Amino acid sequence: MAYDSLFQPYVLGDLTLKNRIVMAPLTRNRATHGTAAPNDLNAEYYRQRAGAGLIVAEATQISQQGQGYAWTPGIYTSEQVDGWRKVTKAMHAAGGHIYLQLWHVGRISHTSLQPNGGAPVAPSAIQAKVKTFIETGFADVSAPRALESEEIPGIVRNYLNAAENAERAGFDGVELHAANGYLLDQFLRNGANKRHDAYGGSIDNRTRLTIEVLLTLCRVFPKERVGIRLSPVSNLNDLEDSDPQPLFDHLVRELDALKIGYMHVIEGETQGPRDATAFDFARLRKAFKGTYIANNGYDGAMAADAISTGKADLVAFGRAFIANPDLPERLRQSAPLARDNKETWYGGGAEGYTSYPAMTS
Ligand code: 8OZ
Repeated sequence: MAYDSLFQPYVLGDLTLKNRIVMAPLTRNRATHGTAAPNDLNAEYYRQRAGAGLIVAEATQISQQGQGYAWTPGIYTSEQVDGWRKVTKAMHAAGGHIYLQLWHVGRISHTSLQPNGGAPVAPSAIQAKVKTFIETGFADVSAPRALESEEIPGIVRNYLNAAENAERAGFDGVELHAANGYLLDQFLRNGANKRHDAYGGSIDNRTRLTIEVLLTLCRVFPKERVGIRLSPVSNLNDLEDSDPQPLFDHLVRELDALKIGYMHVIEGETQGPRDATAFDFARLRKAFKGTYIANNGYDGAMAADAISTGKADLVAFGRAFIANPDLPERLRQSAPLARDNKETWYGGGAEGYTSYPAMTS
């Protein structure tokens, strides 16, 4: 058996994971058009991947305002809850565990996706220089408006509602998406947050919204069933911070005090180089007594090394799960990995989604 350390069970709070392999959240834009509800095809896709110790289901908007791309799923209507229940049932029947990633895109959106065609919301009215894709193709993100201080409790309530819905839909836990340049990351990092109220300026203020949301999620799920995803030095979605180390050192001290279950860290540029910016990820790991999930460009050997040397408790694989539904088994047997087709990453149907076969052994 290859990479032995990856196949030791792991106790995450009160769940026993069968291995150290996490399926990272992957945006695939295949929810039901019109309702943003998951469907039978989505349930089949996740069921095929139930060999992972833990699946973090794709980023899912907590409100229509939180949507930034065509055909991503939501968790704010009863139809969406019913759709997700198909997914969690399939996963549990296959012996897997599944968390939902809760998402608000903030300024990475387009008026055509927003309620009443309004402007996307952000900490400050600064447009990102990136494109999103909408039903008609790629488009520049729309100019955002700054959230009023009085609107922030409403956003926190949307997270609360989403977590309650996730619980109703049968998820084992939730992961808060605070990475990759979306709303919470926009509040954290000073490239997008120029606010003068209690949610901007100092590090304490910029981390406030993320902490408030986590406290709210912990009212719905036991705190050990709540995780967070961070990308301290990723420039994805045109976001950066002038001094990320003290910002994330502070945030992680707060996460440790909250005693949430895990921290899931994209080390380096999202889908890019791991070491483009100097940053001490080991320091984050050391400051947090909960579970550390490492992510970004790991292969089997790197992952096994990270586990056996204690650098990480779990390792999340994203892209490799697209074309290898049975990725853990392939790693265990040192079998070759299939290549994914980028053309079918986002949108479409079964082709390039549930069509990748498991090995025939
Ligand atoms: C790819 C395409 C659209 C969104 C992320 C949720 O980067 C995403 C995402 C990825 O976190």
